[in-house]
Amino acid sequence: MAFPGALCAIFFVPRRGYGKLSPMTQHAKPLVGILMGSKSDWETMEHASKTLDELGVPHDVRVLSAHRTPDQTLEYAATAEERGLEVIIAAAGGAAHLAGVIAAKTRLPVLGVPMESKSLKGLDSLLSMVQMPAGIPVATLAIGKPGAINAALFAAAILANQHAPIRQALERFRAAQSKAVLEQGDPREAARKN
Ligand code: RP5
Repeated sequence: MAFPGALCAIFFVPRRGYGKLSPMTQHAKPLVGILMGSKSDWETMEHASKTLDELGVPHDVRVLSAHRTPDQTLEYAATAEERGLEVIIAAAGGAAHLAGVIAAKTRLPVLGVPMESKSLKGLDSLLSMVQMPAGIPVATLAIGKPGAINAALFAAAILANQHAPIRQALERFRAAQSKAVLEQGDPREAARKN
């Protein structure tokens, strides 16, 4: 099934350039699919997309809901592997069943990101997602933005086993992160300057 172009965006260009993008890579098929239950989740999930951009990981982004678009959601999951996806990131809030439904229809690893809901601050999303009964796993990350970023890093770590450029990008990201922390020095110095 072809997905409507208006709903399907593919992001390639890294902001900070931990990943090296050759012209071939830029036209590569998406390896990661980012799904979210509502457009309202994008404010959080754009951090996953940006992190994948930084690592040079081709990915697509879709809004699909387990309860509002059940048929298209199942179709997406059932065809994910043949379309070349290797990891799926699924974000949802409230009674967050999207990741579990996706995982039920594909053998690909599914990483779940619980959205911070208004009424219960994401605890509802977290518990709905993380408490999968044995047999169909969803690797659930933290609520909100930290979970979105870590889902992208986790996806890259999975891909790094088979994709050397992504492994190198991840290593550069880790090294830069460590360097930035070590350069911070004594926090009292910064406080004195302000
Ligand atoms: C879930 O319901 C979505 O993942 C979203 O987090 C939540 C609220 O969706 P909207 O009512 O904002 O569309 O399906």
